Amino acid sequence: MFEFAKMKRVFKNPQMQEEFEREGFVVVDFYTADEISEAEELYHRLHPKDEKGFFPSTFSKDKNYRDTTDKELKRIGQKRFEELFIDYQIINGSFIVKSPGEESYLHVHQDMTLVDETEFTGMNIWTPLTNLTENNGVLYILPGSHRFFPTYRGHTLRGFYDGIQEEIKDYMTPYYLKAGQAAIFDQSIIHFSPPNTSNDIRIVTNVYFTHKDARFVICYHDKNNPEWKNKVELFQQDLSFMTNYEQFGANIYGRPKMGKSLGITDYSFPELSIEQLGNQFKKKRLREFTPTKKVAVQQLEEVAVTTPENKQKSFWEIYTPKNILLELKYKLTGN
Ligand SMILES: O=C(O)CCC(=O)C(=O)O
Repeated sequence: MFEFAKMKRVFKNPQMQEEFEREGFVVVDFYTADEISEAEELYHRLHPKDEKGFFPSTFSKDKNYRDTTDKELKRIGQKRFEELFIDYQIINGSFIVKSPGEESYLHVHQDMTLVDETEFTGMNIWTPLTNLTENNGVLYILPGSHRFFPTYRGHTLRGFYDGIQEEIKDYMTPYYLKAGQAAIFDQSIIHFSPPNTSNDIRIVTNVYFTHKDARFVICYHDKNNPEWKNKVELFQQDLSFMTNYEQFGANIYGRPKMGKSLGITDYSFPELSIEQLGNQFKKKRLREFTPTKKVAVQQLEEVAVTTPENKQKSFWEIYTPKNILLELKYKLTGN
């Protein structure tokens, strides 16, 4: 198994780079109001009518939808990419849509491995076109979880948190982004989103990017083959992988038909217990809240990112002191 290397810098702002490396994500203002309208118009013009539940455009069988979305989201975001990043390459733009309904739930996961993580980091710029609420598919993140274990990830590999899918949610934080704000996150961070139970569709644009020198790799595991108990196969891919991989929409659990096999390698399939999670997170920060406190913290977070004077600050800069005050108040008063 590999070890994490020091991340290659991609953020122009050194504080943002530092925060990203520590937490595994940063929150930034990304689209202007005009750009939000442009992206919405693009979605409504292109999207196939048979979308249901949770639906990324990368999973669509409609190649024109995938290709045009990719090209246009790269164009719409171009100015902001230039302002935020150095030494980067933009790989793919897509829509991630949640139609109203329970089936739009997305379980706790890390995103699939897409780059060689012995050296590089795959990142998403995840930007809702509408304000997020607790009913329309808000993004929950476990800050810092990108550094639990070095992992190989993909649809055929189990995650190290699969045994504690429900319990782990208590440690995660919802990010109530406003329309046009982005969570830029490391693809290895643990995240999930509850179903969209509102009456309106939730549209997000997702732009996947990485360091300019990155090599592209995906992973496959044959769980029915006993000889593969602690093995995975790696496949080298090229830049067009995200738009051209037909298996996303057809046979996502099959051995990749695209790319060049780099051979089979050892992988121990780590597993995280709830005790380990609790120890690590208690040590790291004050994060075990009672249900009442959770609601209070969510409200504080919402205020923190949306007031005009706070908009320019980083997320943790704003609300960590308030979390600590809440915790002290709880210790003193019990509520
Ligand atoms: O759009 C969402 O709600 C979450 C998206 C996500 O986690 C993913 O596509 O991996």
